Amino acid sequence: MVKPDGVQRGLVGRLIARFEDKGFKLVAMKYTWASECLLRNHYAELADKAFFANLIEYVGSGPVVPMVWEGPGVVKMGRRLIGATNPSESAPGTIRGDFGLQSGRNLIHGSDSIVSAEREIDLWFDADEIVGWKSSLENWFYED
Ligand code: IDP
Ligand code: MG
Repeated sequence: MVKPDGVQRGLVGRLIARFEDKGFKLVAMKYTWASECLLRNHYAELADKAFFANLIEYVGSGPVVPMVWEGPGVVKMGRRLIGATNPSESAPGTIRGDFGLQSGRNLIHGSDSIVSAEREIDLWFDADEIVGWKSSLENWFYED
């Protein structure tokens, strides 16, 4: 999900391109301004952190672009494309490493496991908003 700083900075297209370029397939996307309730639920496991209030304010400060991407190893590779939580520690070449400076403005969210991906997809999307399709280039991205 592109966070509000990514939207405000006009980086939506460039951040999506990182996932497209890698060979992942977009199956759902929306443009929305998340409610505080949704964000508190989304980040529930961080509720006891000192930065929690700032985090909810940050991600609720403007529109976001939640997406669902498919492909081999997408959760693990998605996290590698995104980079470490703190952009000052993210490797150059990663999204946060290339575009960010601080944890509280780190541009993009990525699910950290298949279980959390399923939970988050359920939170952000209705079942009929997930659009399955077969890319005609699939054989040129995947060997099986
Ligand atoms: P992640 O986004 O890399 O999975 P999490 O630990 O799940 O990182 O934290 C969720 C979000 O909370 C981060 O992306 C970042 O925006 C914010 N955050 C995490 N740690 C800090 C911190 O130490 N200071 C400020 N914000 C933080
Ligand atoms: Mg996380």
